[in-house]
Formats: sequence, C-alpha cells, structure tokens
Amino acid sequence: MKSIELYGHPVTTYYQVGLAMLGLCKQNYYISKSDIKTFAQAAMHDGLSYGQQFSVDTGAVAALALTCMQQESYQPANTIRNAAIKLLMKIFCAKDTQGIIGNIYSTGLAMQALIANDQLVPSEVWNRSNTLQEVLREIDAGAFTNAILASQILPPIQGKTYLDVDKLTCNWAVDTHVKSILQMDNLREITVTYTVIYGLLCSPSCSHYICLTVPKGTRLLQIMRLAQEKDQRFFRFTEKTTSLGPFITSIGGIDGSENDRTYWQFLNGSVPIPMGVAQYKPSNGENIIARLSKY
Ligand code: B12
Repeated sequence: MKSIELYGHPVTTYYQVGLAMLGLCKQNYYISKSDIKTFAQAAMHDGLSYGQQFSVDTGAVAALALTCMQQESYQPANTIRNAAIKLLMKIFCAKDTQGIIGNIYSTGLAMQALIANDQLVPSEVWNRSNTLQEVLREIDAGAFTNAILASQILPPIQGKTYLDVDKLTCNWAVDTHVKSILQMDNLREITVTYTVIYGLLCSPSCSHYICLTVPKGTRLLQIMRLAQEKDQRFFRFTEKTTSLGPFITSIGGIDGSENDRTYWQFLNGSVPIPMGVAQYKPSNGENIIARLSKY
C-alpha cells in the first residue's frame, strides 16, 4: 500500500494486492479505511490494467475482494460498492459472443466475480450456461491440465467462488470433465519465424529473427531451444520454474526486471499469446515475437 502511495503502483501487482485483500477479508482481519480507499480508487480509475488493457483476471480478483468486504460490512461501504459495480461492468463488457470473458484463462475468475454478485448480474443478463459450455469444451481439449489454472476454473463450474472456500466440505466429487486428453500430433512439418526484439524503444536493428521448420505440434519452448542451439548469441534464454511452468526471464542476455517492471512478452504477430511458452503450439506460418515490454 505504501508503494502505491509513493510510486503509483504496488511492489508486486494489483492482482496480488487483490488476493491479499481477499485473504484478509475472508479471515475477517482489520483493513484500514485508507487502504480500502486506495484499492477502490485503483479500480475506479483504471489502475487494474497491464499496458493499456484492462486485466480481467486482476479485475475479477479485486471484485471478489470487494464483494467479500461488502458481505463482511467493511467501511467505507459506498466506496466499496461503487468500485465493485464498476469492476463488474468492465468484466461483463469483456465477454464475447461465445461467452468467453477476457480470454479462456481469465474466464474462471470472471465467472466467480459474476456468480458472487448474481443479484447484480442475473441470469437474464448473463447466460451462464453459454460460458460454461465453452469452458467445458476447452477443458476437454486439454487447456486446464495445470493445477493453478484448474484451481481458478473449478469453483465456478460447480457454481462456487473463492468466497465459499470456508463453507465447503471437501467431499464433493471431482468433476469428471477435468482430465487431460493426450493430443496425437501427426508429423507434418510447419515453418515458424521467431523474432526477438531486444529493447523497449528499439529500431529494427536491435531485433533478430530465425526461420525454423519443426514437426506440427512442437511447443514454443522447444522452438526457442532449437533457435538457441543454432545461434547462442541472440537466442540464448533463461527461465525460472513457477507453479504455472517455465517463465522466461532473459533472452540474448537481457533480463526482464521487477524493479523496472519489464518482462519478455510473447506475441503471435501483434497478438499476445494466451499461455506460456511451454504450453503454446504455434501453427504453420506464425511469426512469434519475443519483445521486452513494460507492465
Ligand atoms: C501478474 C501477471 C503477470 C505479470 C507477472 C509479474 C509480476 N511481478 O507479478 C507479467 C506481466 C510479467 C506476466 C507475464 C506473462 N503472462 Co501473466 N499473469 C499475471 C496474473 C494477472 C497474476 C499472477 C499472480 O500474481 N498470481 C498470484 C501469485 C501469488 O502466484 P505466483 O505463482 O507467485 O504468480 C507468479 C506466476 O503467475 C508468474 N507468471 C505470471 N504470468 C505467467 C505466465 C506464465 C506462462 C508463467 C509460466 C508464469 C507466469 O508471475 C507471478 C508473480 O511472480 C495471471 C492471472 C491468473 N489468472 O493467474 C496472468 C497469467 C498467469 N499470465 C498469463 C500469460 C499468458 C502471460 C504471458 C505468457 C503473456 C505474453 N503473451 O507474453 C507472460 C509470460 C511471458 C514469459 N516471460 O514467460 C496467463 C497464463 C495462461 C496459461 N495458460 O498459462 C494468465 C493466466 C493470464 C490470462 N488470463 O491469460 N503476467
């Protein structure tokens, strides 16, 4: 909270501030009015964004925290309510015609925020089964084999949210939809261009690319390893193991930095890839770009 006051952003991210607020509230800990105001203000003034874009995941966790505060009568009540409503509207507006909210990996948290506020977002407004159908289809396709990602999507499939976490008996059946489907890759080859852009303000001269032909279904991480073997200087990279899998920390000797709030972002053309490099399988002809970016 001090960092937000001093520098305008948290030490970590608003996602983690939201999780912390939710945890404190669920345990009925004291949270000062001024901390609540600071948090609500970020929600009211578009603080919960990465780059220019509203982060649905972050908004949803914040909305759950604010909903908990409403239920537990934290003060100032009006500030909490207004911020929650603003976030719920933004989350709802991020829904596409198929029911996905943000992207498939933010949909679980977004569903939780909407379910926890079903008096504000009734079934006539949000067709929950539409969203659920899409989610179940993606689960069957193997999109949720990671435990962290599964833990975000499981509660809303059962109509529950993180706010119910202290009311559950742990004997409810494990959903049969949560299973991994091994996908058979056929061995047709694809060609992928892999480009690394080394700076934030960077002319074409500080980027390097390589074209690689690999079997269809090869994951981006393997393609990066191949590029690294072929050209150590520009394509060597380091990774750190996280609960979600490998997170890329440096490319070509240049590190992302929590202090400078930079990271290696991965794009297919101009669109950020919706998953990590160990999960993502490029299609034929894709131009995968790794770019040092700000968050
Ligand atoms: C904050 C955040 C980031 C921050 C993390 C920096 C920081 N100092 O916190 C930044 C902006 C750097 C980031 C980057 C990316 N992220 Co991100 N991120 C999140 C977010 C909103 C919250 C994570 C968190 O704080 N969890 C709580 C803490 C307590 O748990 P934790 O385990 O310590 O969290 C760490 C990891 O989650 C890690 N991390 C964050 N994102 C990613 C992504 C991958 C692939 C990995 C392996 C690790 C990782 O950083 C966190 C802090 O250290 C989640 C949303 C969600 N639904 O989970 C998305 C999320 C995890 N990210 C996602 C993605 C896709 C990415 C990128 C691949 C985007 C891109 N196209 O470049 C990159 C990673 C590229 C790389 N270098 O390998 C997806 C992952 C989907 C999947 N199938 O795995 C999520 C679920 C968002 C979404 N809905 O699409 N991210």
